[in-house]
Amino acid sequence: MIWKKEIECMQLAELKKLQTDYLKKLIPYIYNNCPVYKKKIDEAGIKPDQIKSIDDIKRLPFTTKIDMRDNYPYGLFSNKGKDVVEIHISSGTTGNPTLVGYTRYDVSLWSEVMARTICCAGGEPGDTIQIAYGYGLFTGGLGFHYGALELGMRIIPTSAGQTARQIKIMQDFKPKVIACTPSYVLYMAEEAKAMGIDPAKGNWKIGIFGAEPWSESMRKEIEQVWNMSATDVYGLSEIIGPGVAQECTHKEGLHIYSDVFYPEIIDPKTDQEVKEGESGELVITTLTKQAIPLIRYRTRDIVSIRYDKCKCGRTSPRISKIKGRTDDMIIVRGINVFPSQIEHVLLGIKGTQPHYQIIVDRKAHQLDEVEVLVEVEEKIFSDEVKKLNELSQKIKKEIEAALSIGVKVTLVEPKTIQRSEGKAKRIIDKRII
Ligand code: DLL
Repeated sequence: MIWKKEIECMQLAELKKLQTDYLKKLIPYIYNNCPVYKKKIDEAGIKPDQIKSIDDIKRLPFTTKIDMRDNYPYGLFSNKGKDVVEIHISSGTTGNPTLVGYTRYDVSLWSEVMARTICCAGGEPGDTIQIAYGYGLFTGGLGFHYGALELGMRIIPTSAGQTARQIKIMQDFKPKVIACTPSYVLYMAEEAKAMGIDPAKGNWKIGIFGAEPWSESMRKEIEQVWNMSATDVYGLSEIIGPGVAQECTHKEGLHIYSDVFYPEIIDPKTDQEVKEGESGELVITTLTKQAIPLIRYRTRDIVSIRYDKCKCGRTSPRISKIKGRTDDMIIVRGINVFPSQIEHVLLGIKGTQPHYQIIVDRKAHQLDEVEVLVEVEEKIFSDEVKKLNELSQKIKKEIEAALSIGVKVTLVEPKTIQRSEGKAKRIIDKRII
């Protein structure tokens, strides 16, 4: 089933016309209602009436996380009046948090893109969904809630946490769909096993996992252990929350709702658009939002994009799984390292668990050191020391081959690495640079 088929299967020429109409209304709206943006647009030497087609978007200035933080709380809002009915805040690592707001129209837009999202993953009206993303200031829980309501599902709003209860609810109410972070659903598998329950006999058939990076190997692991179809959902608070892009059941890229979130993929160094299929930073313009519409927002997420029609019939462009970030990528001795590379190696080695942490440190006047903590299965710890050493050497060799840097590998017992009910913390960077 396709929710809003007339939009999702639209010819690209028609889509472009729609995007153009929206952009031509958006720019004067922002210019006249948001002094911070008026200044940015003036400084770029553009007059709103010069924006005549969606292709003119390239002439407009970028918006960055720094703009959001510097203008905290309401500086980037185009409507900060009584029409704003909901706010969310995403915490950052430094400085002010990021504040976003929604008018009633924005909430209905969010409900619609989330209904399209859940439907894209295979959920249908009448199905039951267990929402185990956090409810609250984080956009995950409420975003899924609005979408499921719009689609006409039965909602079990468990929020994140209380894992034993999550599993009991799965058994008692047999929800077809589970929505949570990918690391949390793996954690729930461990808990289920500890409770004497075989996750492969669980009731969830469709998983909608996102909010943090995860690899193809992790998908395989989740699908095997839970015997379900695991799909990827992408979004960010600044744009709307979850509901920016979602995989369909073919899992060949995430359909981006480009009728409302216009995507560009740029080279983060030159700011120029890259060719179709090449990796670059995803930049998004919210074409129809009211409270805090953003122009050319630099997501810092690295993806590629394709414009061919999908087997499912949708014509919306598809972005790849997130390949990393332009920032939380760590640079060790000059080499770019993405946690997903390490995860990929670990999932290919028998006896290891997909729970790991990367610690980067630098002693005075010395080179950066990387230690990878890896959880291994219980029974490996009862093996001889020789076997443990062999496994640790094997992991070390493979990670070093994948990253081209030397690493120290420490094997740890199951459940020693701190679990998260939300986003997993993969990197601890102790360097003072
Ligand atoms: O994580 C919104 C969300 C909630 C998405 C639930 C999906 C499901 P933020 O907390 O603002 O919003 O974090 C946004 O998380 O820029 C990405 O770097 C990362 N991210 C989100 N989804 C994915 C994904 C929510 N599927 C930031 N794969 C984004 C990889 C993701 N990274």
